[in-house]
Amino acid sequence: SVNGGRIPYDNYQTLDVIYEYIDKIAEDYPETVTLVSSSKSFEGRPLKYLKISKDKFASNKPVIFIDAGIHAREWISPPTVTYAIHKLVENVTEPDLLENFDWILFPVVNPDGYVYSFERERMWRKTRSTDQNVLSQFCPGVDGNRNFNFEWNTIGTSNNPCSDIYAGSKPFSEVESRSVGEIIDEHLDRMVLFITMHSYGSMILYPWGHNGTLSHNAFSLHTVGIDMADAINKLALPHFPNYVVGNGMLVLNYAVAGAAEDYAHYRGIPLTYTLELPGLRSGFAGFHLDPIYIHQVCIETWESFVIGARRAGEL
Ligand code: ING
Ligand code: ZN
Repeated sequence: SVNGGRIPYDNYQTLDVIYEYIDKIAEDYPETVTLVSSSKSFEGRPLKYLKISKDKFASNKPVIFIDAGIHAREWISPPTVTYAIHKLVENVTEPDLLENFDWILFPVVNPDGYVYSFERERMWRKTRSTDQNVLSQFCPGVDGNRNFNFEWNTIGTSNNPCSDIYAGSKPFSEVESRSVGEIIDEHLDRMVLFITMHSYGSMILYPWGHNGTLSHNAFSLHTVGIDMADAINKLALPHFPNYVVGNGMLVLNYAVAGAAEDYAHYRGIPLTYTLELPGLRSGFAGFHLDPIYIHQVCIETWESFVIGARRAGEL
């Protein structure tokens, strides 16, 4: 559990422990941390995220958003965000990051799926909702990262509730993806960097994922992405793959519509990325990153957040 306001990085943590940690951080740093817990998941769990700011978002600082855990089985993603929370509130090694930015950190966007992956089915990816589609009663869940309201359900998605890439009955049918959409809306004028954490593949992907074309901001997206990847590669263990940076569709060789990264960029956020954390094997085994690597991945990923923030601040 959360001893002395710390969360262990030697193993994957349950939702309860992650939430206990978030609550404790908000309690321990009332000057800088605001806990937001205003909406609930399909199954009624609170959707919790933290706003971290030197003056509690009273300022007009640029905002940086990082989320994880929209896909349930990608267990390595939430710890990279709790680690970022730890580094920001501790505010020792990179004080410029709290001086120059306001932060929104959302460690588990899909708590229902995360719990289901821990307790029932390790390879669960989607939310746990049901809708009017008859199949949905037998096959719950929507792919949160196909549910955003941009080019929704046009490519790389399914209309079948039993599919792992089911786009849902309509854009933002899921309260979980909608909660990310609402954060984007609320901070449109100030959000300069949006990163959504996934696994696996060691990749930094940028728009447009739905058709492989480059956005007006492709030069910045690419160069900042490269700098973020370099920061990780420099620290990475020798037997870990180097990060690859590029347009989501061109790197993966398939198109994806309704993803968070595309939506955030379409709404006007200049730098939006999907960061695919490491997985050392292929197929489903790639989601089973040995817990001995959690701490290392958090440390190296933090470096990419540091560089990404600083570069975003210069643009
Ligand atoms: N990968 C992403 C997915 O949602 C992706 C890949 C996202 C591609 C966004 C392009 C744009 O399928 C994982 N691991 O979920
Ligand atoms: Zn994912």
